Amino acid sequence: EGVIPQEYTLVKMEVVPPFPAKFAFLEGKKVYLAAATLRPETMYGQTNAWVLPDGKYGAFEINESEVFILTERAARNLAYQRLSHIPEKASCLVELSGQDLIGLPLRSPLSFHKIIYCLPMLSIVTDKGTGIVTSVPSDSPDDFMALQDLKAKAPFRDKFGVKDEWVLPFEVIPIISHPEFGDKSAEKIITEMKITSQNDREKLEAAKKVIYKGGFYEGTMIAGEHSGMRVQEAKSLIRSKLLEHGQAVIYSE
Ligand code: A2H
Repeated sequence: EGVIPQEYTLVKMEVVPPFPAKFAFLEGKKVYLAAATLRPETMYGQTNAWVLPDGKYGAFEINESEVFILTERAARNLAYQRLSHIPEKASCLVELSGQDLIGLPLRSPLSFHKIIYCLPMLSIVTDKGTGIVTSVPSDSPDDFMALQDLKAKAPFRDKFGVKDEWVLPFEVIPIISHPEFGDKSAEKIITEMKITSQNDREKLEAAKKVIYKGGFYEGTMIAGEHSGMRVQEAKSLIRSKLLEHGQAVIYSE
């Protein structure tokens, strides 16, 4: 962790009832996977959520009616940001593993898909953000490659009990157009750099840097209500709207 705090937007991805046995007792409450993102303007392009299969998570009481699923570390930080039913203390209702979360159907703000699913990603670290990531394969090389791995490798799906219908119908959705990278920038870079797996960490880190260097914010929105607007301007408008509608909260660490 650096000295300068990182401010994330936590997007509230609602778990669609009925809940699985492990947290069926939460029926009647709103339960969300809380995904940490630096790119709220990309939420139109969501295709799924990511969790670390052997990661440790919990369902934490945020207030009387809302529960967030995230890491305990993130829940503790949130508690100090006034987002816990018990002031300054994380209130865990049940411990869950990443594997418990795989396959959950989710309703996520701004997503063009009514329902998206929670899937395994192996490069998630549990000491950053919430340990939950929302997937935007059009604009994130990590997301593109992890989704590609699941689509291309049936044994990989089987290993984590991932059903075909949680993955195969979900295509890349173009949402931002870049002068250099086109409207599926992540895929373009992955192809150019010949990246073949989500475990190709060095190349993927380089791919992310290329995207940033290439003037990321020269992109223009081509989806959603700010279509036609520069990403730089749209970003804060979209973020404010998510916050205003109770579909996201601010989180810093
Ligand atoms: B970003 P930084 Cl479209 N482990 O959101 C691994 N990755 C994580 C994470 C964790 N625990 N928590 C958050 N992230 C991802 C969107 C996005 C993101 C796009 C393009 C690039 C991008 C959709 N996924 O991030 O180390 C989240 O993915 C590129 C770095 O704090 C979050 O934003 O800079 C970003 O990494 C935060 O990473």
